[in-house]
Formats: sequence, structure tokens, C-alpha cells
Amino acid sequence: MYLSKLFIPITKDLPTEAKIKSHQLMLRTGMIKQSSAGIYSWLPLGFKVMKKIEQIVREEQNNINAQEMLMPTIQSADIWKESGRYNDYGEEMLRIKDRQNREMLYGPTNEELITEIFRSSVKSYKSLPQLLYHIQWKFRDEIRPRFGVMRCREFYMKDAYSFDLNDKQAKLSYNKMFYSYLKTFKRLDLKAIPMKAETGPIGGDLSHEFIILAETGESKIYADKKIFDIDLKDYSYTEESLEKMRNDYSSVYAVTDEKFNQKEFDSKVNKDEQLITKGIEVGHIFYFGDKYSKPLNCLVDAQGGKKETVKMGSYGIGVSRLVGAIIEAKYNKNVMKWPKSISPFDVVIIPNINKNNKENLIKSEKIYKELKKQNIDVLLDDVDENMSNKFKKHDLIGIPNQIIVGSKSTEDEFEFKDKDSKSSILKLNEIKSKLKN
Ligand code: 5CA
Repeated sequence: MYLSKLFIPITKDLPTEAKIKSHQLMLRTGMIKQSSAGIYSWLPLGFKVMKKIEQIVREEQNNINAQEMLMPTIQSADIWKESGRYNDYGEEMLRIKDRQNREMLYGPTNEELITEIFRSSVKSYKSLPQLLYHIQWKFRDEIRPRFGVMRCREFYMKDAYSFDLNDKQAKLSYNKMFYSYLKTFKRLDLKAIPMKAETGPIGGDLSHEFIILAETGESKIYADKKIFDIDLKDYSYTEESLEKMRNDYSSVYAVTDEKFNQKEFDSKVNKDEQLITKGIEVGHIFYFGDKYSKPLNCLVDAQGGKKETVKMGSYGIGVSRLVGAIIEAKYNKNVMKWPKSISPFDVVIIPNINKNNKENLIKSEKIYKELKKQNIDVLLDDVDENMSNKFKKHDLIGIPNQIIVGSKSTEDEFEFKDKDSKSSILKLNEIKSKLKN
């Protein structure tokens, strides 16, 4: 893609309404545009990053044999009345009436709808366990939408639902998801800490939030620094290993402020190991047993002819929130560097273009074609602008690798800046192999 052709409405001014870096940067680089309070359009650059995050989330869900499906955004109020949450959900739920005067709503989450689908199709214990998920827009009429895509009204979420015959199997589903979340966040180059959390309107008594550390986060957290010593590589998806992983995490203190108790913290964690900071919740998992299956009458025939209420859990990842959260985690000293796995482009070519001399642009176009042939996703900054402005702009856009075509380049050697901003003069072949790694 040539930068002059890319729909990327970069603005020079700092948007006054944006209070945190990720929101400012997403507006300035034209990743998103607000359409009304807490509702955004995703422009090409932002959309590309979000889709890459979505794909990683999807792959890790598929790895645990969760099956993808798609439920609608608009739901009937009837099932919510059956579960008893229609009134409980309050003003956060966007309620709509259709032309027949039927009560509908824009789904804030999908426990009821998935339970309704399940109860009408699954009759026997033999079909259990099941793990289903979708990636779909949600709407919550937040009283104070803020921080851009971090706390908005319309947001993109991966939500999964597990169905099991008994508590023991349901805990296994929970543990699988727990491990899968840690792997997902690792692929996004994030250090997410699982923390015991309150269950709020979703319900149940077992729940973990996955939190990444960031000063601008809304969650206050208290943890033992030992939690960073736990290494994911030490575990696998076998039942015993997952059990061990959960025990290892449970033995280290890590809670959000809702579960915080100073006495407990001081007695369990040495003063110099205490971590008190803020973080962003990027995922949340719940085990709530029969909270929905009981009122919604979701039963299966168990062995011996008895009927059993299925045991359920639900598991969310904020896919659109992650775009902002990753910026908060990676933006440093006015420079953004996307993790390789989700960067909008693999590399940007930045030629020093001068009105009277097109030589650098011609060289850049040659490099561009070569890299394209190798399936490398490359952006060419063909805009006629001075180099210092170009560098400033690319510090915001955040493509991790740069090829600079200017005074330091020869016919086949160019300046290459990698993701750690380390600069070296390399042949095109060497650049190719670096980008392929
Ligand atoms: N049904 C459960 C699990 S599927 C559920 O809805 N959980 S949740 O409420 O915790 O949301 C899951 C994730 O969605 C959160 O961890 C967060 O990352 C994201 N999220 C929640 N509310 C918002 C919001 N207003 N704006 C952006 N992302 C949000």
C-alpha cells in the first residue's frame, strides 16, 4: 500500500476530548472516528489491527476445540425475562421496540440466548461437554463512556460459553479457558495477570479478571510480584497440568480492589514483594453453575434416565478494548511500536523525497515490489514531506520496522531500523530475511 492512497486521516492537533494516550493516538492516526458518545467507526488502520487481534483470539479458542458461531446483536426480551435479568440489568441495557411493539434489546452479553439455543437442541449428556463462542458487537449504555475504545458503549467482544454435566467437568472447561487466555495475551505480547474478581451482573462465585498493567487502567490491583515468575511453558492442556497451573496461580496473592483486604495482603505478601498499581481488564471469565440453566430449564438426560441441569461458564475478551490497551502498554516516550503479531504493516519504507530528485522514490518502489513478492505487508511513504515530519508521523503509526532510503543508502544497501529502533545498513536480502523471521 502507498501511504498517499491509504485512507488515514492523520491530524496534527491533539484531540482535546481524549484524556489518555491510546485515545489520543487512535484519533490522531485516524484509526477510529467517534460517531456519537461511546460509539466509533473503525477506519482502515484501526480495523486492520483489530482484525489481527480477533484472529489470534480465534486461533487460541479453536486450539481448545471451542466452536465458532454467530449470534445476532438484537435479542428478544422474553428470554431475559425468563432468567430474571431483564429488570436487574437496568439502564445499561438498550431496549428497543419493533414495529409489532415487541420488546427487543441490543445484546450486552449472551448467556440467555446461548442457553436458549442449547436447551432446544441438546437433550443427552452424550453431547456434553460443549464449548461455543462468537465474536460479535455488544452494546452497554455506559453512564460515562470514556477513554475511547476502552470504555465505550458499542464494543467488539469474544464471548464463549461452556456446557458440562457436573462441577468437576465444568472446572476443567474453566481451567482450559484460563490457560488459553494466558496464551492468547502472550501472543499479543502482553503480560496479563489473572486476578480473583467479583462477578457483578454475570453472577456465580468463581471468576477471574485478566489484567495488564497500565497507569491509566481503571482497575486498582494488589498482587505478589512472584506472579511474574510463573512460566506458561511449564504447563499443558492435560487435566493434571491445568489443575497444577490453577493451584500455582491460586497460591500467589493477586486481587482487584473489590476483593482486596489489607490485613490479608500484609500477612501473605512480604512488603518488598507487594505490587500495588493499576491495570486494564482485557478478559473476564466466570463459572456460575446453573444460574441461567435452572431458570431457563436447560436440562439433559443423564445416565440412568435422570434429568440434570447443565453447568455453565462464560468467558469474555474485549477485542476492541485490546487495541487501546496494547497502545497503553507499548507507547513509550512518544513512540508507538505495535507487536509484530498485530502490526498494521510489517514494514514501512521511508524515502527522502525531493522535488528535483526522484531517485530515492524509484529505489523504494523497487524494494516495495521485491517485498510484496515475498508476501511481506509493506507500506511505502510516498508523501512529499520533509524527513523529520515523516519520522514523527511514523512514531505515531507504530509500524515496528523501517527501511530508510536516503543519504545512507547505496544501490542495494539501505538503513534498516528494527522494532527496538536499532539501526543498521543492510542488503535487501538481509532485510528480507529479518522480516521473514
Ligand atoms: N458474559 C461475560 C463473559 S462472556 C461478560 O460479558 N463479561 S464482561 O462483562 O467482563 O466483559 C468481557 C470483556 O469485555 C471485559 O473483560 C472487557 O475487556 C470488555 N468490555 C466490557 N465492557 C466494555 C466496554 N464498555 N467497552 C469496551 N470493552 C468492554
